[in-house]
Amino acid sequence: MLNLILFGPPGSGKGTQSIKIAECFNLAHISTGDILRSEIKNQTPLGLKVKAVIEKGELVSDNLLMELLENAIEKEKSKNGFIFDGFPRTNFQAMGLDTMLEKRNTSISLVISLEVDRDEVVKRLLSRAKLEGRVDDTEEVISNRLQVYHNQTAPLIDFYKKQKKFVEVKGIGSTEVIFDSIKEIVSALI
Ligand code: B4P
Repeated sequence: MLNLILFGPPGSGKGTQSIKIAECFNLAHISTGDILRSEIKNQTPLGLKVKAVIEKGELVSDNLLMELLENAIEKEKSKNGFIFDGFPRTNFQAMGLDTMLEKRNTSISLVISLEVDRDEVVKRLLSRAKLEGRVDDTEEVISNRLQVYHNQTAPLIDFYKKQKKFVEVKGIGSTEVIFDSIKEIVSALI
């Protein structure tokens, strides 16, 4: 199986690139952000629980996320593997994901990190706010999301570097050019 993680700060283009990677390599696209937003939209008990957390730009609890991920993985059986988008975001989640994949006799193949500077992600998210009106795309919440990324998610870089599974890709430029760089890296794995 080919199991990829797309890594990077909020607004680095994880969602944008994951859709293309999933299609190109026939992978199941698991975006925890999309799953959570759909729960909120449908006003499910889970959605009601996580709404305030997401609106503040904080992370949803690890235990909830692991349950959600287990369900998402179970639903997808017919693909060549997974592209995890926005997951894992904490050490706990990264270790939980390893265990979950081990149980299925598989593992993470590679973590691809989109390198985009702070000014650019803020610019992108503010322009998305105008188009889509996401409640977590306000200046104040973006700033908190970046802080949360720095404190809780960026430490995972070392976790995956130690496993020799971490590569960086320039995340600025046209989405096609960025995708071409990713495609080259992934193609070398298969
Ligand atoms: P996510 O949905 O993962 O949100 P994100 O990090 O903002 O998105 P992404 O990096 O995918 O950016 P995108 O492609 O959309 O998470 C939202 C919230 O959910 C979190 O804050 C948290 O509360 C919760 N959550 C999710 N997962 C969790 C977890 N594992 N644990 C706990 N909580 C969790 O791109 C952004 C914008 O840039 C778009 O408008 C796009 O069009 C544009 N763009 C993309 N590529 C571009 C390019 N090359 N050039 C110019 N613009 C580009």
